[in-house]
Amino acid sequence: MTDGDRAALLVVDVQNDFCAGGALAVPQSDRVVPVLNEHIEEAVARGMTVYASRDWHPAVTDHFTPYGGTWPPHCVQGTHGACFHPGLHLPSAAILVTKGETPNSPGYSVFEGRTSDGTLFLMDLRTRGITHLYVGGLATDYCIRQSVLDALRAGVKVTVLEDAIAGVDLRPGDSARAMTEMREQGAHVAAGSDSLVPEATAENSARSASTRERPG
Ligand code: VGL
Repeated sequence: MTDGDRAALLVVDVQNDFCAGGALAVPQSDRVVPVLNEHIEEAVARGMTVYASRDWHPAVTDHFTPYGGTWPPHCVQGTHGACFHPGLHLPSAAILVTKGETPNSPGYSVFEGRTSDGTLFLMDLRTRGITHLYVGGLATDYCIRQSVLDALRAGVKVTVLEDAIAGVDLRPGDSARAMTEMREQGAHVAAGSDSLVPEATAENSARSASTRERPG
């Protein structure tokens, strides 16, 4: 983080229905869970806010195929499919962001979502002074893509955690195209254990090297 750049981790929709055995299982989704746990641990160690979003649909919504939508019913409010993956280790202080709650909201973007006290996600970021989001979860070509593009439009800096996302790829190449689009719109992409440490840029490495060289 650079000075004045308060960062948070956003874990998008790691819910049973998007994971193996779920109603809308995203290929490779289980692979992201342990990686996200590492990022969560790192974020907590750094004192960062952790947000966890969830799709939270009514049983009847025009988002679902039986009612004219694109998707099989998934993440229906109060069901097992809507619960977070049991292997995801969210801290108790994680802030829940709920989206897609009404019959005509697809809820792709976390920016449509609200915290448990009804605050819009963007307002919550503003209140906490958060200007940079590290984003992982599901799915690259839908909720990640839409949330990242909305964040960038709102002037929030974004780092996509490439090792902690997976895509639906309804049409082959959708996830790759989403990555290109997010990059073109200004998102940074990072992978690996140093992902939450933008100090690894040349300028900051030089700064920390000079700090190390200073006689103690
Ligand atoms: C999602 C497809 C349908 C997602 C949600 O979380 O990316 N994808 N609904």
